[in-house]
Amino acid sequence: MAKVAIVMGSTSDWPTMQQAALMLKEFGVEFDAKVVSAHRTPNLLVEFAETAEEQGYSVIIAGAGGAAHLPGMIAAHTHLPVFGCPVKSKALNGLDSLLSIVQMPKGVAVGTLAIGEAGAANAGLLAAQVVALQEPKVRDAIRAFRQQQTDTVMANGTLELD
Ligand code: RP5
Repeated sequence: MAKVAIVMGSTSDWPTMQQAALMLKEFGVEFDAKVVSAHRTPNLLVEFAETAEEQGYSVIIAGAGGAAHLPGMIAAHTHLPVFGCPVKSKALNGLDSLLSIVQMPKGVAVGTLAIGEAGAANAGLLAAQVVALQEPKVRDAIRAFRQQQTDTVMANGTLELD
């Protein structure tokens, strides 16, 4: 089965980025999670991105905070789809991360998700949807997940005064 790589700029991003991992686990999609920093390990970034396909990855999820160059720099070194996750920064609540990731120049694509845990979870969901194109079991798991969400809303949709 196609694997997903989850990379992040720092171990401090893991509480956010593990939401992507949990989503992939739920759908039975194989993944590896590792720290690759655009600023602290720039050579590792290039090596990782250039060899990602031969390592068996079909999608890359990249999360970073602050001046978040990681997703864009990875996208510059691979043709695999890259989903960028802005991690909430201490100074600007992740707005800096979002703007760093989302505003890619024409010609190099990064699919940018929402700031924080919801975005990371949705990156996992999107990556699973890509894998599902070739994997009926993953497709069925995503369908079941969506149905369960719908059922939960339908079962709790009537509100009353306390
Ligand atoms: C970025 O700097 C990381 O992605 C992280 O979000 C942020 C802070 O990193 P630490 O100082 O916590 O290692 O590179």
